[in-house]
Formats: sequence, structure tokens, C-alpha cells
Amino acid sequence: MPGPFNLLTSTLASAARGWTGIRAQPLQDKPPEPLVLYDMENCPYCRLVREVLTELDLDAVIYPSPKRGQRFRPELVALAGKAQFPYLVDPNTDVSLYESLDIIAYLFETYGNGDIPMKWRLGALQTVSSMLASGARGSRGLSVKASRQPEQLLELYSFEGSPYARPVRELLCQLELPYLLRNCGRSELGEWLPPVLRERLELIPDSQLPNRIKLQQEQGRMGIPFLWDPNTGTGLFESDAIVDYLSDNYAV
Ligand SMILES: N[C@@H](CCC(=O)N[C@@H](CS)C(=O)NCC(=O)O)C(=O)O
Repeated sequence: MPGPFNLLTSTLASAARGWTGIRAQPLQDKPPEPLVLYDMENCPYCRLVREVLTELDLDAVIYPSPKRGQRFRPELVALAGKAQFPYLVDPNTDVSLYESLDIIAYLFETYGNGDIPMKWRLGALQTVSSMLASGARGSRGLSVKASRQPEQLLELYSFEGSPYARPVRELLCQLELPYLLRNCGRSELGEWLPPVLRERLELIPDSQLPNRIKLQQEQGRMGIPFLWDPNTGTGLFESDAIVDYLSDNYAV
């Protein structure tokens, strides 16, 4: 478990956002290709986009672009002209966009039922509370740390509002490690019970979400965050264990 202060501020960040980025709508048809997001973990604008990715149960390859990052920042400038985050690339439709609220509208129009929910029309309010959430995390997840680049993409099972997944995403961002974000929001009542209680009650919620089904089938349990590293064949639950693993294997 992250240290008490780390967990407290991560929980405050989720609370400042009204626990947005937890509930998910199962999609009838997931797009064949994951979306691509040039992202900075503690950027208030990027958070809003990642929340909507959770809500719409969309997966995305995250290109972490911390301050002074050398991998994806220059790549984005070459691709689209400026280092501004978030930037979304949708290989399914060949649409690419800057601006968080434009990206959110695009995601609901393309992958939702066509309507943009009322709370997401109040973009300014969302942005202000996302700034408060960023404030709770201070400088965590913002500036680059030297790292070794993995050959294959890491995979993170996560949902945006998880206080435990956030420290993992922050470190992935600082180390500029690209990863496939496999969203695992909650769509069933039983999924809101803490995993410990679920295991005690021997309750396996009948999830509708493909990533939850996959994790349960492959690992025999459901827990967020879960990191899969195909470079070493390592799969890990538990925020602290994942942070230690990433530091030991990729920080230089
Ligand atoms: N209006 C934009 C604002 C985006 C923005 O200002 N992002 C900041 C990060 S929070 C940025 O790209 N800063 C440039 C940098 O980090 O170099 C949006 O909503 O997407």
C-alpha cells in the first residue's frame, strides 16, 4: 500500500473530482485499435480525458510526456506542432485532437450514445476541480526521471479514480514508459466492494467489462492496479510492489 500521506493525497485527488473516472459503461463494440494519448499524469486537462476513457471503457496507449521529457514530447511536436497535453490520436477514425474538452466531446460523440452528459458540458467546472485534484498531488508525476526504455509496451489495468493506481501511473509518467492502459471501471454493484471483502465472501462479480473478465480469468483474481510486463513475463498486483518493480527495472 502507498505510504499514508501518499494514499491520503491520492484519495483527496479522487474526492476532489467527485470520484469521477470509476463508473464505466460497457461498450457494445470496442474499437479495434486502442486510442493513443500524449499525456502528463498530473495535468488537470489530461485527467479529464482519462476519466472519460474510463467511463466509456476505452483502452489507450499512453505516451507519458513529463516536464523535460525527451521521448514523446519531441515526437508530439514533430507530429502536431506543439508540446501541449493532452493530445489524442484515434487510429480507428484518423482523427487527432488537442484540447481536453474537444477530445471529450469527440469521445462521447464517437463512442458514447451520441449525447455529451450534462456534467461534461460544464467543462469549466470540471477543469477547476481537476486543478484542485492536481494541487493535492503537488509535483508528483510531473517531472522526468532517467530510465531505460522497454522493448515491448507495458500494460496497466487501472481506472482513473483509483487512489492506488495513481502512484503507479505517476511513476510510469516520470520514467516516460509507454503503456497500454487497460481500463477496468466498475459497472456492477458487487465491484464496489473492496477486494478483501469480496474474497472473504467468495463473491466474483459477473463483470461486463472485457478487461475485468480477462484479468479474473488469467490471474484468478481482480485487483487494481495490475501491471503486466511482457519484457520479463512479470505480472504484479499491489501499488507498492509495482512501484518498486518499475524503479528496480527501469529507473537508471
Ligand atoms: N486548453 C488545453 C490546455 C492544455 C494545457 O495547458 N496543458 C498543459 C499541461 S497541464 C501543457 O500542455 N503544458 C505544456 C507543457 O507541459 O510543456 C486543454 O484543455 O487541453
